[in-house]
Amino acid sequence: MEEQIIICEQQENGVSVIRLNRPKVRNALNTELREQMAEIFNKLNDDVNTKAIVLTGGNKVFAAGADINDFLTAKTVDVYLRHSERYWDAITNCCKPIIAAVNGYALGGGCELAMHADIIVAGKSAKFGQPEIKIGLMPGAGGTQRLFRVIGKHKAMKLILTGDMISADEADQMGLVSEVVEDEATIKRAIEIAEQLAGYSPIALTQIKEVANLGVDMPLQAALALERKAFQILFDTEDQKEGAKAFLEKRSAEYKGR
Ligand code: CO8
Repeated sequence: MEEQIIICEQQENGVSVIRLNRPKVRNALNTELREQMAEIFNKLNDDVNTKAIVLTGGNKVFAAGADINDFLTAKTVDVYLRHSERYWDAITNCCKPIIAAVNGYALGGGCELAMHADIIVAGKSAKFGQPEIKIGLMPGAGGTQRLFRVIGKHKAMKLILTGDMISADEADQMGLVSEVVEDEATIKRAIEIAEQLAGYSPIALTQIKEVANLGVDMPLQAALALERKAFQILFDTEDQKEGAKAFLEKRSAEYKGR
């Protein structure tokens, strides 16, 4: 039987785990894999039972970037016609929290993929980098922009211009990852965080995600207004009333997502 290149496991606890599965080529992101990944994200986005998503490449490697085989003979028009922005948009537009569990290499498009997540848990031996310059290219899915915003100009430029890799601890110091754990604990820890989020109000999580991601590129006053409006909107949800009531009654809240 042919092996699946991406596997999605929907758990009972509201957590869905997406695992890239092309280990022989270090989970290189070819078009087929990205197409399937986008389909899965679209499906999970619509699935009311999925409250949080874990994205991983398994225990050994996250993703070694775009599949370089796709670059050998491609011309401008071929790359344009791939419209790969639609694959990334499926992840960017996913309203559920995404936790990346990164073991091993997260390079090029793999590092860019990790940066699409809201929270990144890295194993101690993980390595991050944007090595495109080493193959006569440049980052093309957020490496020059997201990385810049996350770790600042001089750290980002050093990574992008040299193509050098950094360790999980260095990535942690720069703020590129949320936490570093032992390699064998990475996926478990990401699922644990996802389970915690799955217990919260899905509508509040979605509002936080939307405001934080949109607001960061807006002028501060506009972003603060957006935050205020989202905050006010939540007062019309049953979940908000349940959260306040449960706190005062000293019990766990039961959220409905409405
Ligand atoms: N594409 C295609 N094949 C790859 C890739 C890749 N990105 N990475 C590894 N492989 C293949 C190797 O060719 C090799 O194949 P084979 O067994 O047939 O020889 C196999 O995977 C194992 O690789 P290595 O023997 O090199 O394994 P190591 O563990 O020694 O090294 C590394 C792993 C460090 C990851 C190394 O393979 C490497 O440097 N890979 C290339 C990393 C890279 O340059 N990434 C950037 C690619 S360009 C990019 O991402 C642009 C993004 C643009 C937009 C996003 C689109 C998704």
